[in-house]
Amino acid sequence: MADGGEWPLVKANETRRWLRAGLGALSGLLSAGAALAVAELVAAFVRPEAGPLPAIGGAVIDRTPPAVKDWAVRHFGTDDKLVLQTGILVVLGLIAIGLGVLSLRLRRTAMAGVFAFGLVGAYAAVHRAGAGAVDAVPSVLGGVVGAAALWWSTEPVVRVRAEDRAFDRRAFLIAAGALALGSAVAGTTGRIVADGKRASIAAFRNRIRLPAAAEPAAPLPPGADLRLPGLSAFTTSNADFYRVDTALVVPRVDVENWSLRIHGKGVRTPLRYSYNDLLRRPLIERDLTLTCVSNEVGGPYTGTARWLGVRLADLLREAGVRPPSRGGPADQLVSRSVDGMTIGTPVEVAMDGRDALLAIGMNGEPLPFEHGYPVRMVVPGLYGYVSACKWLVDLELTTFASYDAYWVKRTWSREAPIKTQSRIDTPKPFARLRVGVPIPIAGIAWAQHRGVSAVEVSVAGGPWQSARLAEVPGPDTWRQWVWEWTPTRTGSQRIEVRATDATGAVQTDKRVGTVPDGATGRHSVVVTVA
Ligand SMILES: Nc1nc2c(c(=O)[nH]1)N[C@H]1C(S)=C(S)[C@@H](COP(=O)(O)O)O[C@H]1N2
Ligand SMILES: [Mo]
Repeated sequence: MADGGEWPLVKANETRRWLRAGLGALSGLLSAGAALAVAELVAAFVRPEAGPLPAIGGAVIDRTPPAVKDWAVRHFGTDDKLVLQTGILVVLGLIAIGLGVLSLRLRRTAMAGVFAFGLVGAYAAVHRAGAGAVDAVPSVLGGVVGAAALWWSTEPVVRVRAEDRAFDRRAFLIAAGALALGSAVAGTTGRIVADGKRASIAAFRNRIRLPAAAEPAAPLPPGADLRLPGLSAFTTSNADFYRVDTALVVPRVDVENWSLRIHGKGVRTPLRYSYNDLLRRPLIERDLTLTCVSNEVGGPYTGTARWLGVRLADLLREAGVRPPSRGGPADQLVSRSVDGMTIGTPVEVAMDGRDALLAIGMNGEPLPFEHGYPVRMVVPGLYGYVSACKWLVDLELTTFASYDAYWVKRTWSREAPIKTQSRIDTPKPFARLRVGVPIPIAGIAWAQHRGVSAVEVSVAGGPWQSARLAEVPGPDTWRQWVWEWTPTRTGSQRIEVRATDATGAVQTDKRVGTVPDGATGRHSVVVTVA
C-alpha cells in the first residue's frame, strides 16, 4: 500500500469482479445443463415428448406466425427444426448466464428464475394436445434440480473470506466438476433409455409382414414413367418422399399400446380398432400423389407413393356415419395424431367414393416413422393439412361450425382441394443449352381427383406447344409430360409451363402465395442458349 496508492488494489478488485461474474455465469450454464439433463432423463421414462426441449420447441412452433414459419421452411428446408432447437438452446444458455451472474447478488431471485423456467417447460408440456398432468413432472423436477444446483455451485463464490476477500476456488471447482459430471451421466442415461425404447419399436416394425391387398393396385401402365434424366420418377421412393410436419422428434408409436378410436356426432356405435384389427380387414392398394399446401409454385413438397390401407368410408359406415348429403349431422371428420396434430376433412369427401385410405403401407413396407407409422390418412385431391394426418390415434365426427383444426386456427382455409399445378423438372434453371441441339423439356403436372388432360409449354413468350403426356393409373396421381425443344437462337430464354385439368380448366397465371389455400401461378425456368 505504501508504494502504490490505490491503483493496484482497484485493479485486483476489478479482476476479481470479472472472475466472480464469470464463475457465476459458468454456474448458471452448468445448473441449466443439470436441469435439462435431469428433465430429459425423467422424460425418457415418462414420455419422450414431455421433455422440456421438445415441449418448448413444440410450443414455439405452435406460436410462430404462418409467415415466419413459411420463411423458415423456405430458408432452412428440413433443417428448420435443427435451427429452431439450436436457437432455443442459445436463448436458454443466455438466460442461464444472466441468472448465474444475478445469483451472486440476488440468490433467491435467481433460484426462483431457474425454477420458473422449469414451470415454463411444464406448462408447455402439459398444454400439448394429447398430454396429461404427468407430462409436467420432468420439467418441474428439472427446475428443482437446476435451482438447487445453482445455489450449491455459487455458494463458494458468494462466501468470500473476510481476511482477503478471496473465495474458495477449490470448493467451486469441485462443485462445478460434480455438476458437469452428474449432468453428463443423467443426460447419457436418458439418451440410452430413450434410444432403447425407440430401437425396440423399430425392431418390431421391421418384423411386420404386411398382408397382400384384397384389391391390389393395377400394374402401372407402361409409359407412366418416361425415365428421363432429371425428371421425377413416377413413384417417389420413401427415402426421397418430402416430409412436412410439426414434430420435433418423429413419434415412434408402440403399436401394442396403440388403438384408433372413431366417435362423435352421428356415430351409432363408437369403435376402437387395434393395429391387428386393421391388418385383418380387406386392404386396398392405390397409387396416390400427396401435395402440401405450403408448396410454392415449382416447389418440392409433392410425391407419389403406392399406399396400402383400409378404406376409410367402410370404417365410417360401420360406425353408422352418414355423409351430410344423406342426412348425417357431422360435416367434419377431425383426425388427431399421437403428437396432438388435428386435421379436419369434409365427411362428404371422405365418403364420396374416392380412395380415401387409412394407410398402413407405403411402397411395399409398413409406413416409415417419418410418414406416420403405424397408421395415417390419405385422401386423394386434398392438401395434406386437411387430409393426411400421420401417427393417427383418433377420428371424431363433428362440424366445421363447432371446431377449427390446427392450421385453420392459424389462418389457413377450412377446406382445401388441391389446385392444378405443373412443374418443370428438367432443364434446371440457368442450364446451358446449344442452338440446334434438341433437348427434352419435362416435368410433372397434378390436379388430383380431377386428372390432368393437357400440358403446354411456351418459350420466350411464344405460342403454347402441346407436351406429350405420360400414361397414368387414374386421376389421383401426378402426370409426367415432355416436350422436345430445339433452340433456334442464342441468349437467355424463359420456358414456362401450364396444365389443364380434366374439367377443361387451364392453370391460372395469377400468382398467389401459399396462404390460405395453396399457391397459384406458373412455373418457369430460365436457360441460356449458346
Ligand atoms: N401428425 C401430423 N400429421 C400431419 C402433419 C403434421 O404436422 N402432423 N402435417 C400434414 C401436412 S401439412 C402434410 S403436407 C402431410 C405431409 O406428409 P408427409 O410428411 O408424409 O409427406 O402430412 C400431414 N399430416
Ligand atoms: Mo402440408
